Amino acid sequence: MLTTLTRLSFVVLLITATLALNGCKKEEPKPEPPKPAAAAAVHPVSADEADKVLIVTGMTCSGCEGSVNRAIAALPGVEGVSASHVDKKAYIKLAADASVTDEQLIAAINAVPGDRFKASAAN
Ligand SMILES: [Cu+2]
Repeated sequence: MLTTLTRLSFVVLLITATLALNGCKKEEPKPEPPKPAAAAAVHPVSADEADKVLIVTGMTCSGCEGSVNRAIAALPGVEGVSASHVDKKAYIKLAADASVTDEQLIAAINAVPGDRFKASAAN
């Protein structure tokens, strides 16, 4: 039979483990003022709308998605981007005259500080 103390320890352990798994606090973006040009112009992109789909490993939460979205949105010709840590993909919509290459899109994601993400072409 479990003592109250043992049960309490178990609950604490469970909470700690849950926090550790869902952690990623340090990756949560600081509420920085959005970059007017990029943030205003770039909108979410569904899988169907995407001109480019990149495979992106290393994302574990919406904070990671934000980091990837910002890296892609900063590139010229990007009209929209939605990174998904669930799909492990980034859906990207490009302007008709966009000259940005797959290599540049991939490099931008791989260049996010902390060496957190690895991108590759999916289509
Ligand atoms: Cu994250």
